Amino acid sequence: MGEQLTGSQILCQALLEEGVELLFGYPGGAIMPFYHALPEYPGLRHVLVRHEQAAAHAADGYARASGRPGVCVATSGPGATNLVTGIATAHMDSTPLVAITGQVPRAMIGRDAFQETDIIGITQPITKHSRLVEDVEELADAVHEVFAVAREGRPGPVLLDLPKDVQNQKLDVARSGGGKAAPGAGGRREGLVGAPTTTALVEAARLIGRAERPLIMAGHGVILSDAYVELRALAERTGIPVITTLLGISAFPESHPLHLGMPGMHGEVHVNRAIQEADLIIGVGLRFDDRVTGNLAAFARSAKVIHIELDPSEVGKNVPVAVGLVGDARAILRELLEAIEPRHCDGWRGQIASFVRPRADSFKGGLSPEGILTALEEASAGRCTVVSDVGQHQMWVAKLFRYQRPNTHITSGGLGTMGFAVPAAMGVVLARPGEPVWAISGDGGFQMNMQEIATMVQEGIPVKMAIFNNGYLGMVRQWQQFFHGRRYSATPIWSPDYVRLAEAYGIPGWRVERCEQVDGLLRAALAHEGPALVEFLIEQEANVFPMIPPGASLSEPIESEVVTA
Ligand SMILES: Cc1ncc(C[n+]2csc(CCOP(=O)(O)OP(=O)(O)O)c2C)c(N)n1
Repeated sequence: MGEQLTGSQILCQALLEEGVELLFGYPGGAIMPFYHALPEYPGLRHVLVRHEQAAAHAADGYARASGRPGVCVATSGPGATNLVTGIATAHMDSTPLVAITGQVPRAMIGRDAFQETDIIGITQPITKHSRLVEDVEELADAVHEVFAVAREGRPGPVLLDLPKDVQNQKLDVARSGGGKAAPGAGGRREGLVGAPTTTALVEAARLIGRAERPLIMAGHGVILSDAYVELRALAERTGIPVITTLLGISAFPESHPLHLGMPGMHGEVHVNRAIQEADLIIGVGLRFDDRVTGNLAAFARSAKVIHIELDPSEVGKNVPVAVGLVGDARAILRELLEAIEPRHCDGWRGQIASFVRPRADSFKGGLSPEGILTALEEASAGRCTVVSDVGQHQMWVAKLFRYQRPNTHITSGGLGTMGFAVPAAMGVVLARPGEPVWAISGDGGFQMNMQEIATMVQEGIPVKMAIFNNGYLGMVRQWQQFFHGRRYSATPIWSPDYVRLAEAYGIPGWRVERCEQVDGLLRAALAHEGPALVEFLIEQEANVFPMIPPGASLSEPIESEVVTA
């Protein structure tokens, strides 16, 4: 007879076999056997968060920054339901995330036991796969299966639900199924497949050769498939300008003469106009979501679309496609590069240059987000990763910071989850030790997960936090100003004294009220070894321009201050 291991020990071993080094979690009754086993496995570092939502976002941030699945752990019932927003965030943005939840013992399932909740049922629509482990014999295989699903093809979240008695069940390890990691454990690219037909590639190359007004739209898939080099080669060989979507930002260097900017609801006027006038759009690793297209019926009516995308269900879902190339973006771009002839687009680029409008964000001379972000870029010497929250500041961070290095902009795009930045930045720091990581939040979103400063202090995670404090839930206030006759219902928001809050947590905090303070205090925050906080009192009613009103087409931007009745 071989060695007897508990389900919890088998789980820890299987996690190590998957290359896991880091878990974010919070204990409780139904997951206690796992926490009992954990100290026996020093290769698994556990970060105790202050709210399970933060565990999911931190694991998400870690996964986005490292390309490896992020792991979060919670107890049954309220612990598990607190993960839900983080799982949904990862699902919308294709992040490989493994959520492990305790469950009540098998004999109690279905009896409304204390802290019982059907987390499999709750998370089914927001995971790629969720699995209740019904016997310890299945456990090791189940772990390897969910990691493989999270990582393979289009990445996404998975959930493993473990009844407490299964965690305690003993098994002779000789019979534990071997616990072999899936091929490619830990890596970003494994499992990405792609084999578009030659006919489709030839047709795509023909369209690229003939187009007069072509554009490349690069999305998150370029980052997920490490296709920076190939994307740049395609742009440079053809002279085709490159648009980067919110999640595609940092897939192409912003100093490059072919970089145009961000499309969509808060995209630049010249970018949206170029889309509306284009005769060919090459979409790479994106899903043409409604914040990018505006009114679909009026989107890029003169353009044929070549759609390069790993997930076949995305091709033709929102936008009719002339050629769909299904597979890994990098592999397809490589094949396409062999099929196309060099060309240039000088005339078209000149035309787009004539569409450019002066920046119209409504900063009236106070502390402007533009000034802050320029100083932040200079103080960090372009080496940092920026994690933004959701709202006006998110759009400024997307548009005003100039990203040069791959995958240095991280944000919740699809779900638009306020409270994401602070915990996600913890995961990014742990994936990129030694690199400055800024969490930039509004005063609303910061207050949603600011309890995580305690986690940073206890675990020594040096996140640099910037709060753009305008005293409002700014983006909602902007909509109220434009579309609800300036009725600021439930958008003025009080904040605590953030400097004293920082002090209470034992970290340095500064308030910046004047432009001349910006640079020095940013540098002070960077020079400090641990977590640090800088609050910027920005203009209260600054707006993000341009803006396509919800439901309108990309040709109908609001370009400057207007107040509707
Ligand atoms: C969890 C969550 N609740 C509500 C919203 C809706 N929402 C989107 S932006 C926004 C305002 C954000 O305010 P703040 O964090 O202060 O940032 P600002 O827009 O002022 O930069 C709100 C409430 C959301 N996106 N996420």
